[in-house]
Amino acid sequence: MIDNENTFSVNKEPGDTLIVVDVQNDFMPGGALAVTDGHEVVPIINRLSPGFDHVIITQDWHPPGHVSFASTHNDLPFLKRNVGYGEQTLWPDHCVRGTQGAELHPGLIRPTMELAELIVRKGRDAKRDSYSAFIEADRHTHTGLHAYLTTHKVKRVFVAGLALDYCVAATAIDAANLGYETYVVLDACRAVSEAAMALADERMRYAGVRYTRSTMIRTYW
Ligand code: VGL
Ligand code: ZN
Repeated sequence: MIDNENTFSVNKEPGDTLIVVDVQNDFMPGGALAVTDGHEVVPIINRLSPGFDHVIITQDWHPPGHVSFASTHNDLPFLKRNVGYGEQTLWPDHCVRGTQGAELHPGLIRPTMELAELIVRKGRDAKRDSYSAFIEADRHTHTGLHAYLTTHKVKRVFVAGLALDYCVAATAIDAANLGYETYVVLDACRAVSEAAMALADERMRYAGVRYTRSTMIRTYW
C-alpha cells in the first residue's frame, strides 16, 4: 500500500532534524503493545542519527489509570470509546511512566540517545492521550516541540520509529501541517496493523508528508 511515487531521495541540509518516535520496550516483540519486528528499527535508527544536526527522541509516558488504557474503563483493548476530546482507541496498559516497558530499547542508547538533545514525553496527562509529538489528542495542547524547533530554525524533519500507523503518522502529519518539510523514513518504522496503515498512508499523503528510506538520504559534506 506504500508504493514508490511518494518516495524521494534526499540530500542532507544543515538544520535537518531526526525525530525518533517511541522506540520503547513495550512496543517491542514481547512487550505490552508489541509491534511486529519493532526491534528491527533500532540498528537502522542508530546508523541514521549521527548525520543529523538535531536528534529528538519521544517517549510515550503514561500515568497509571491513563484514559487510553482499556483497563481504566473496564473495557476490552482495541475497542473505541468516546472520551472528552473525541474517539479514543483503547489499548492494553503500556508505557507506564517509570516502568521498564516505558524505557527506551537498550540498543538505542548509543549513539542515538547519546546524540539526542531533547526527549519529549507525551501522553503524560491522565485524561489526554497524545500520538503526536507536537499536539495532544485534544488537538489543542502543544508539547513544546514546535516552539523548540522554531527556536532552532529547523525547516525539515525526518520521522522514524514506532508505530508507523499511529504515533509516527500523527507526528509527521502535524509536522507537515505546522509547515515543516516532512519525511517519514519508511525502513526505520514498523506498523501495528494493515488497516490502520492504509488510513495513515492516506492521511500522510493528504498532509503532504513525503516518504524516504535510510538508504536514500545522502550527505555530501
Ligand atoms: C502508540 C498506541 C498507543 C504509538 C502509543 O507509539 O504508536 N500507539 N500509544
Ligand atoms: Zn500510548
